[in-house]
Amino acid sequence: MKSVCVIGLGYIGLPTASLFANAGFKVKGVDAKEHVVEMVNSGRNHIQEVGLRTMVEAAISSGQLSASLEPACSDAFIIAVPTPFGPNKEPDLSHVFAAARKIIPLLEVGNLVVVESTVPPGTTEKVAEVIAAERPDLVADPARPVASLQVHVAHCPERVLPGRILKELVENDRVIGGLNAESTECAVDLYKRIVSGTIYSTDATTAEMVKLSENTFRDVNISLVNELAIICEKLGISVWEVIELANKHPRVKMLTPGPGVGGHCIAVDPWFIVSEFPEDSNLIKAARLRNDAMPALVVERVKKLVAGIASPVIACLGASYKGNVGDARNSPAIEIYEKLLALYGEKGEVRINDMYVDEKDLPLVSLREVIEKADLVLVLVDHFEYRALDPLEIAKKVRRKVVFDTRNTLNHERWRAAGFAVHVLGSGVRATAPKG
Ligand code: SAJ
Repeated sequence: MKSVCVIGLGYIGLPTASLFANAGFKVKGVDAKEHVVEMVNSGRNHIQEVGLRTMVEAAISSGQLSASLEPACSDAFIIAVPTPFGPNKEPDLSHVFAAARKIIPLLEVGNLVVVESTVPPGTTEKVAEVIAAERPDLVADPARPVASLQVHVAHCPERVLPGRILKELVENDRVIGGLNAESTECAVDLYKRIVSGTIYSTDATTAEMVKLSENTFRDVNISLVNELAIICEKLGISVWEVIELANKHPRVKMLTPGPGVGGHCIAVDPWFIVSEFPEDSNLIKAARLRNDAMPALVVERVKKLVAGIASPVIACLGASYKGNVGDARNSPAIEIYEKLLALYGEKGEVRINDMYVDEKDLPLVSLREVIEKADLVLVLVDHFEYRALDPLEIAKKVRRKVVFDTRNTLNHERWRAAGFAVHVLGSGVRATAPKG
């Protein structure tokens, strides 16, 4: 295989396209957004990700990568488009099937079609069904259209962590599941060219469920610690100390509570299982609802902390969905900010800062502005920069020395020493700081 066409130049598609281009493939990157195509063609990336700029520049300047609004004939086609959910949390696969329909007219015998987007079980097979229905010339036996399709079709889910995408795209193990053994083998041969981790072969539906199970595992485990955080607050103890000590058990590795689960993966993917198997997924659904309820819980705590202040000024630190990334999709920090704005925007002031996020619709202000005369410093994201804040300096600027740390990220002893009343999510009134 010498050429690859990547549909969707987002967080996964653009790094993947650049990697294949820099590995010697002729790559056509396709995106529906004109400004994305223009930016990529001029060697710039529209996504903030460590190392991506250099990679895109190299791929464009070598002539191996070019972007376009329309796909082109290639040996392999990779579908890496978003799969959000609809109003009732049902998967919205319109982008996947729109991408498939765009490439179907271009397919030739022996081509490979890979679905990288996270999809509900059975979707890769449905993509093959659409290809077989629209291109009978690629079907060897009309009685078994999908089984006799002369195009390889496989699912190869991405597993990378934003902030470490380029490293993890290369080094992480991958799971590849084809519609049949030949499809799997063909996709493995392609990915071997860019992946140094182990590639495990399976069937398409198993690969789809592996991906969904990984993110559901994380979501369920986060919901567990979020639930424990609520219980520990009521007990008047610190969930952080409970977790730290429980994790001394050789077979316990609890995750970290927080103001909610955001991003485009963990907050979305478990619904793909729930929507297909509503009666068999009570635990997965309960976990999702628990995590989705965390922003409202934070707002309730904030209401208590500013009760009695006529015009409260709230300084929200962080807008992204997690620390040290600029991605604000489904961010619990933004949900909290918006809820607070609805409550205090008129009679008080709610400000938000984030040095990583670049969102036109969000009135982000500088660190200096955000804390100016604030009545409450509300830490929503664990960026390095917030951890490094000097509480003595902050103390000089705020109106009231009160901080609410929803990520347990600050050095509480230093903040207390600077005169702050320190409140921590998951810590009740009798709470002590985690012991070292
Ligand atoms: N979070 C917590 N507590 C934790 C860990 C995370 O509250 O202990 C929150 C984060 O703050 C964030 C959300 O959960 O809001 C998700 O963050 P994350 O770092 O757990 O995961 P993502 O969404 O950035 O990336 C995940 C990864 N999946 C797993 O770790 C199983 C990544 O490997 C996947 O490739 C990615 O989803 C994806 O694209 O599916």
